[in-house]
Amino acid sequence: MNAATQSVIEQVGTRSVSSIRADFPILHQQVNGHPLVYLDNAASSQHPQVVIDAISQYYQKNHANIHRGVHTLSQRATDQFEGAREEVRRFINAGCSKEVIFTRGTTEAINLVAESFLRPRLQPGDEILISALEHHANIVPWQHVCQHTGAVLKVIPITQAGEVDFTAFESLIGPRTKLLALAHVSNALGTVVPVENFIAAARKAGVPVLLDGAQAIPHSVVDVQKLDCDFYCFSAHKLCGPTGIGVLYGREALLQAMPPWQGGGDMILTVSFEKTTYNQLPWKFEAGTPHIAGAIGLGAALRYLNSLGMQNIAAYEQQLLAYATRQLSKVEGLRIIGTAPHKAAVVSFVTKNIHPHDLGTILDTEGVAIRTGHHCAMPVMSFYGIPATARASFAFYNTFAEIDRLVAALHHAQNVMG
Ligand code: C6P
Repeated sequence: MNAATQSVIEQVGTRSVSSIRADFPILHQQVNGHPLVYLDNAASSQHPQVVIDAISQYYQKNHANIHRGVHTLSQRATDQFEGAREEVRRFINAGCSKEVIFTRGTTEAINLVAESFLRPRLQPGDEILISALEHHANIVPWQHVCQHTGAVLKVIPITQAGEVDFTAFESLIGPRTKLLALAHVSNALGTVVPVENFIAAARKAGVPVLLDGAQAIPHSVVDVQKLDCDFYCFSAHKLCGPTGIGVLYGREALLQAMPPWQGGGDMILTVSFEKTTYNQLPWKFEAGTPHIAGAIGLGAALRYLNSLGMQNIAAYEQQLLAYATRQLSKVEGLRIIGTAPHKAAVVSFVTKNIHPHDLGTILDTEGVAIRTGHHCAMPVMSFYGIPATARASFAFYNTFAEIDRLVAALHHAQNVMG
C-alpha cells in the first residue's frame, strides 16, 4: 500500500500540508524533468516566503550598520536585530536575552565554548566527554583544546541501534570530567538522545553540559531551562532560516565569567593602547558587524514555525518517519542504519551493491534530493564499518507521496545498476 492508496491526513496542527507547501516557493519546480522531492532537510531546510520577504524588506528599506548610528535606518536595523534575539530567547525559553549569543552557526558556537569556557579551565589529564555519534563540529573543537592543554577526549560508545550507552557513560564520567558535550539528535542516524538523563547525572557530578542542538531544534520543542543544560547550540539554516547565522545559548553566570573569544568592534566599551574594557553580554561575544539580515531572517523563521506549532510539526514528522521506515524496510537489499526506538525524521540507509554516492546521483535524475556520504560523522560510519550512507531527512512540508517517490526512485536505481 502506498500513500495514494491509503487515506492519510497530511495536517500540521490546523494547517494542511498542501497549504504549507504553498508557502515555500522553492518546492514548486522541476528538477531533471521531475517535480522536486526535497529530502535533504537535515543538511539545510527551505525558506517560506515570509522569511525571504523579511530579508528582502530589510535590504530594501532598513539596511544600515547596528548599535552605531543615531540615524533612523541604523536604529531600525538595530531594533530588528535585537528583536530577533528576543524571538530566539522566547523560542528556546532562555531566562534573558543576554544568554542568546549570535554566532555563524552551530560550529562557531561550539568553538566559542571550547576556546572561551573550557580551554582556560583545563589542566593536563582533565577529561572532556562526548559520544560516538557526534558530528565533527562536536569532536574537532575539543580535540583542539586537548592538544593545547594536555586534556583527554573520552568517548561514550554507542549501541548497534545507534543509542548512546548510558551505562558506559556512568562509568566514564568522573572527577576529571570538565565538560559533557552531546548531540541532542544525531544527524547521521536520527537518534534522539535522552539528554535529560545524561544532564541529571552530570549535574550530580558537577559537570557542565553542552548540547549540540543542530538537529533537535527543527523537530521538537526545546526549553533550555527545562533541559537544565549550560550551553545549547544551533544553526538557523536547519530551521527555515538563513545560512551563516546561529545561536549559542549559555547560562548567564557562565557567560559572565568567560573572557571574550574574538576581539574587535562592538564587543568593547572603551579602548586605549594600554587597556580595553569589554561590552556587556551578549555583545561581549559578538565582535564585528554581525549577519544582520541573517538574524532578521531567523526571527521571521521562528515566528513562522511558532505559527505552525513545534509540537504539531513534531507530531506530523513522526508520521512521516514511521511511514518512510515502513516503506524503506520493504525495499529488497536495503538496510536502515540507526534503529533507535526514538528518532527524529531522519532515515540513513545502505543498499546492496550500490554505493550511496551512485544512489544519490541516480535519485537526483528522478528529481529526488537526498544526502549521501559520511554526513560529517566519520566515527559513526567507522562504527558500522561502512564508508557512507544515503540519508533521507524530512521536514513538515514533505508528504507521504514524496516518500513513495523516494521508494520508486530507489527501485529505479536498483534496475539501472542491475
Ligand atoms: N549537519 C548535515 O547534513 P553548521 O555547519 O555549523 O551549521 O552545523 C554543523 C552541525 C553540527 N551538529 C550537527 C548535529 C549537525 O547536524 C551539523 C550540520 C549537516 O548533517 C551538514 S554536515
